[in-house]
Amino acid sequence: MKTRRLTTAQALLAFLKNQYVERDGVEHRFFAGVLGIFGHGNIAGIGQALQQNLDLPFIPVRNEQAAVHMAVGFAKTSNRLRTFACTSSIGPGATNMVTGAALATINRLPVLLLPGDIFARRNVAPVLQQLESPGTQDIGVNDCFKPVSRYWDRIYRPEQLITALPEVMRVLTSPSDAGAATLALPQDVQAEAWDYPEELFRKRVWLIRRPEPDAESFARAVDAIRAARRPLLVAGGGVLFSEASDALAKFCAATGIPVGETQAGKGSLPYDHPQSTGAVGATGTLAANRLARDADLVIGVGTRYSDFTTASMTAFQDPAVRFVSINTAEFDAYKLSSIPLVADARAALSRLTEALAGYRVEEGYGQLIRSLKQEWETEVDRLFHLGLQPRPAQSEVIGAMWEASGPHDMLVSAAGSHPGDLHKLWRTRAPNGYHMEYGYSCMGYEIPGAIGAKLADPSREVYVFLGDGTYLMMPGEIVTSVQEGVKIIIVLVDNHGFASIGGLSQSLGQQGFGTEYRVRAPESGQLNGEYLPVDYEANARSLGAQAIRANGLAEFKRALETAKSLDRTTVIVIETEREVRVPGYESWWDVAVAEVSEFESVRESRARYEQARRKQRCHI
Ligand SMILES: Cc1ncc(C[n+]2csc(CCOP(=O)(O)OP(=O)(O)O)c2C)c(N)n1
Ligand SMILES: [Mg+2]
Repeated sequence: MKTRRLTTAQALLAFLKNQYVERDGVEHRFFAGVLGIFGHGNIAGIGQALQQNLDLPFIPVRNEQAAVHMAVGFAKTSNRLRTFACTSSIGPGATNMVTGAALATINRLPVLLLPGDIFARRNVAPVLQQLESPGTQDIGVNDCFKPVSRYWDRIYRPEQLITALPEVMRVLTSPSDAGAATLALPQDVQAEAWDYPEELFRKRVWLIRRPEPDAESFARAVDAIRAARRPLLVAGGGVLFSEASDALAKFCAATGIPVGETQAGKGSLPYDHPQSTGAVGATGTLAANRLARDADLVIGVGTRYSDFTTASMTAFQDPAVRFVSINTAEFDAYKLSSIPLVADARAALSRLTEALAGYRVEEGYGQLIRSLKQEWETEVDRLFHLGLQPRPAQSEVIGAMWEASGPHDMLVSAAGSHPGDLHKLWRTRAPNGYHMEYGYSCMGYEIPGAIGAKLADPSREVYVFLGDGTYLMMPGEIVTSVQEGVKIIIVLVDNHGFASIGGLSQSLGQQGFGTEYRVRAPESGQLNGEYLPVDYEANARSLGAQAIRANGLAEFKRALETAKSLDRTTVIVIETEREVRVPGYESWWDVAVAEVSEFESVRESRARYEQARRKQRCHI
């Protein structure tokens, strides 16, 4: 057998460089590079190997969590056909990636995590940053990755790579099981040499399957759709991952079935497609939510039916409502007692369009869809142009951003009041034009996620929409965007703290306690002094970005034009009217209210809550 003598780290990189995926006859190199930060736990192993493998580029970041977000942003924009590996030292560098791992796994996005680990040899334990346990020597902080990884392994011997790496690739390229794959790499093993079989480094092309639905389930689904009078299709992230937008548009045009989109699925149809009724669920449009309420059949495509999509199980009120679910993951396809089509979205939708030839929703239903859609567009126009002075509402900032952006551009966001407002208001024109991380809704995802998205598709202008709270959590990757010459436009809404959780707090009868950015007042000892004097513009500039403060909407529009003309990352800071919010549209979200309280306002909120819960259904 022909062998190559390499360290574990060198062998790992040699393998990664030769992994490709193929879908629809097109091949992609799977790993675009390695993101991370060096420390004593990886510099001599992975660090050394990267230095002699410059064709697998290394991108240093500011925070390991951000590295994973960047890989996720890249993988999501690439429809899971490409990703990055992330390297860290041992201890804090490794555990910084745990949040990113959870985010990736929840969103079903492939990332490879390579946390350094303590000496396998053990004779020098405890090493710097080692967690010791009196009960076993076989535990460490990297065990924290187990519940948040789809595949987890620790490489105690160099030859274990041979059996671990194919499992890693199976998970990362799986349409149903993609998520974080974690290989914990003890620092001594990383540097240890072994005679690896040459065969390990041959080019491998992993086929991304498009599974077809089974005949019997398919026939039942067709019957259910043909019998439906008020069907609604719920488009989830799986539609985009599968690149099924065209198939979906044809299905809807042929059948007249309207579409509501989840956060991950938004942009599955262009907003002006006649059957697109926009966002559905807790942050849904009036149009989609009314259709959901009365639907007798819901066709879920590539959705996990999260609580936001089902409005905490209150969205679908027809007592006889049934579900058909198309999903590559059997787990999701069976949810809500669905007729399960365990299949690729594009394959299943194309087959359904053929099998449903001649079927079309009744004209009355078609008219209802048209009028609801028109009413909704009027509502968006109203919210885009409220004319508030001197500070605009957030909806007007969104409107101005939408008007400034082009049809091919991309919007990135994740947490705060932004996802809810954008889900309702953003008029997505092209697949992946709307990049929302709402599986984990992780504050701090936005900037690194956007850098990853831009790396995946440099042809798009990438707009990041985030709050002051989330900005403060992870502004440091602006430095990485400067380092890599990756330009993004960051719109920072300054509303002195958490408008979202502040609003939620008020609705729970808690008066916004602990959600505003104010100094502790000496008289009261409480956080009710002046607003915190944070200069976001100076902060962004200090990190290397161009920074503009926009006073009012007119200045904001000019700032957007300036940002577009520049070739480096630009942060636009705009203060908004915190208390003018985009309303909800006949929907609800379950956040349990205290059952007993000293506050009358909480008791009132609890009474409303108990009333609202009566609408919850279990769809068994
Ligand atoms: C890492 C993380 N911590 C906490 C939360 C809970 N959370 C959701 S939104 C939010 C406030 C976000 O504030 P900001 O970015 O200013 O947006 P705004 O609410 O003002 O729109 C918090 C704390 C979260 N989603 N992620
Ligand atoms: Mg805020």
